[in-house]
Amino acid sequence: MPKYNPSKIESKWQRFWKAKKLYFIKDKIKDKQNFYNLVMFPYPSGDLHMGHWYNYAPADVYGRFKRMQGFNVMSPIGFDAFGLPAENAAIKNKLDPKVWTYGNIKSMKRQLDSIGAAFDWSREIITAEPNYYKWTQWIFLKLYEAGLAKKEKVLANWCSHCKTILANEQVQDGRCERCDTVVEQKLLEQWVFKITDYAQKLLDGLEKIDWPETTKILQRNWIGRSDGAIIKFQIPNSKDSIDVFTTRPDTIFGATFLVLAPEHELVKRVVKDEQLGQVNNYLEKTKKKTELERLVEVKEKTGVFTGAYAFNPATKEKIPVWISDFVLPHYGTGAIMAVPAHDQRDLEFAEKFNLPVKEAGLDNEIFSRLSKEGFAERKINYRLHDWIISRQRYWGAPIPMILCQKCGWQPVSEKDLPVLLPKINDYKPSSSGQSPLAKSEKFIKTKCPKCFGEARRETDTMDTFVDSAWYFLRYADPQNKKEFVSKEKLKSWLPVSIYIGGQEHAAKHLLYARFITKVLHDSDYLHFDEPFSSLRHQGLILGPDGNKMSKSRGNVVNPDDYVKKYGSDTIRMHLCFMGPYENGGPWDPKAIVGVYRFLNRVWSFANKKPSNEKLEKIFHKAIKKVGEDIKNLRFNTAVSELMKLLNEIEDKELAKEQIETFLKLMAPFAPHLTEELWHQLGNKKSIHLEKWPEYDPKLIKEEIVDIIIQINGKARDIIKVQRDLKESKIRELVLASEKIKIYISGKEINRFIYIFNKLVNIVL
Ligand code: ANZ
Ligand code: ZN
Repeated sequence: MPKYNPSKIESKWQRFWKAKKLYFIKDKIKDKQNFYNLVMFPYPSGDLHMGHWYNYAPADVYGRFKRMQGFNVMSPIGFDAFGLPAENAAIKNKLDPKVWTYGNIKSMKRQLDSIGAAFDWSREIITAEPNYYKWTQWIFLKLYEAGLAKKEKVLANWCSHCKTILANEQVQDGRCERCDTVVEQKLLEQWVFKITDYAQKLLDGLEKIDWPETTKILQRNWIGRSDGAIIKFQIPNSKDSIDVFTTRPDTIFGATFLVLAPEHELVKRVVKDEQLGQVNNYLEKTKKKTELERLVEVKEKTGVFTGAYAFNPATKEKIPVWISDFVLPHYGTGAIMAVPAHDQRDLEFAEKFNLPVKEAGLDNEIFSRLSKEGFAERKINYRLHDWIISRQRYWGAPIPMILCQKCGWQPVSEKDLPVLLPKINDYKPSSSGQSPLAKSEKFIKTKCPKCFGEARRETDTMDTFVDSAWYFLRYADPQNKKEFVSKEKLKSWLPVSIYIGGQEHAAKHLLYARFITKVLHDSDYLHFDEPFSSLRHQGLILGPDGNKMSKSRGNVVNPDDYVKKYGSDTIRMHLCFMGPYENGGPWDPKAIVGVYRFLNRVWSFANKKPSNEKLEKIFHKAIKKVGEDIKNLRFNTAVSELMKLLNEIEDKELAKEQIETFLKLMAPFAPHLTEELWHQLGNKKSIHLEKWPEYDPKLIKEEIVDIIIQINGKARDIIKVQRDLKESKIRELVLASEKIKIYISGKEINRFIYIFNKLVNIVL
């Protein structure tokens, strides 16, 4: 018998599947339920790493299993192809970002193919294709029509190195997530999506979806709802009052001063002349600070007295008004009442500047009194900011808006979409914060869609998170030229049945996708308002040294090398076997050899001459266990069950059917090897079209069961007994238990309740 030769087998079966279009999935198959098995599409960086494999291979095991269970399973894939790295590489190497991107896509396709996943390439999406971004622009127009896309002066995160603004989600610890430069705040006119209008809906929707609780918590915190009140502090002899936002109106009797954000518009009005110099000075200093610096808790408090006072509406006392940078201008009202007796920051401030600390009792009635008197109202605040989607960069979808001197901003007519990204020569962004497109007169000059006069196009492009906020919809109908997706295909495939990908996207992509889905739902384009019914995250694959894989550490594991050495089936199975899927862990180059050996054993085992002997019970147990484990994404225990099964049956004489059953259980994990052996057994069709084996529950019943014994409802003992005993026999055994004897000695048994094969409750 020839040796197990994975590279030969794998390329052979990959060609076979392609030729048979085995994974090109129809939108409807009679008597089959559709199942949408989605993974996060890659950015075409040019190299597929182990993290991608860890997302895609186990997700493929899951999809293949579902298919064998009788579902019509769609597993699409594509490329999130716009974005900064392409442009930076293009500037560096003096080539078109498109050339760089499409070159990478080509090599990544080969790498993706090597996984041997059941990807439906007929549905491939590339977000940088005009037939895709046309619909990204269309979605922009839908938001514009709904009043949810606006050009606003916003304090934006500006990266001076990338020369672009960044969404809050792209800033990590005050730094640009791409280049690590400290982000500055700049006031700029930007297109924003009013995601804040959807804050409550985004919170409410979390209640009805099957997502990891940790991810829901991340989203809840990011949205940051806080229930509080706005309370008015009147300024003596003035119409002005200072509104503060507080979550603790009950502490108001201890409020001994107010603090405004230095940027607060009232500062200029209330400041006393003799304090003006100091206040202006402080304001200048504040401007130079990043939000991060302002928020650092440990830093010593700074601030300046304005010279003004205001009335505490509860105590009627006059309290001083200060400014300090720890109060942020864009949260709540940009002003707080300071309660040093109850709030640590306020206490630090009071101690620094010798302000009174007043211990006063809490008053739960005060809010309703103050609101009756007109000093207070309920207020719900969200931390969520609007989503700034303007990017002053080239390699993205142009924002489909036109500025006319006469008519103002006008949306491009739908019939004129897509607004094509023009070819240009110089991709460098300008330091004045203008998109490279601003240099292309040919692109800019256009006609106003309303008055047909001379007008100019918007030169900003869209954040790539807009592209990825809806791609999963397009897979249902990727070729459609008339609609973003037809209603019918939406009905066939959406919402997504299961979405598997990294948790790092929790507050970004996953929130944006939910937002866009809700907006399209509210404009009647979608019949559902949550895109991903079920969501799971794979863990992180670390380098062999236990650290995050990175080039600088030199601990990057290249999947291509392992494909060459052991084949895809071994990597797939090893990734599944490593540990719980959501945990991930270090890549162990030795452990993979163990899995390789296992597949070699499968190879020679299945090549043996079969005869007949009943091993049914063992098989049926394994069918049940492997199936249940995959269903719950417990790939590691499914693989160990398969290993156990092989140990048990390896040197037994088996019927052909039994060997086939074993191969079917292995098929999702090692699609190539099993296909080869399946054909060697004389089968003509693909093993991946086979049904998942069924088990007979009668055959796998445990003979012994645990019976919990309770006394007055409290568990006191557990005994092992033969299954299906009569109650009288159970009673005998229970009363013979030493532990139970102690509890009931001298007492009368009022009732003896027996729940079959499970539990006894003795009521004394
Ligand atoms: C009085 C008070 C007493 C407060 C107390 C807290 C505890 P969350 O839950 O995050 O919404 N605050 C309000 N606006 C602020 C701003 N622009 N910058 C900095 N801090 C601000 O926090 C709400 C609390 O944060 C508010 O309730 C206010 O302080 C402060 F024992 O008011 B509190
Ligand atoms: Zn006009």
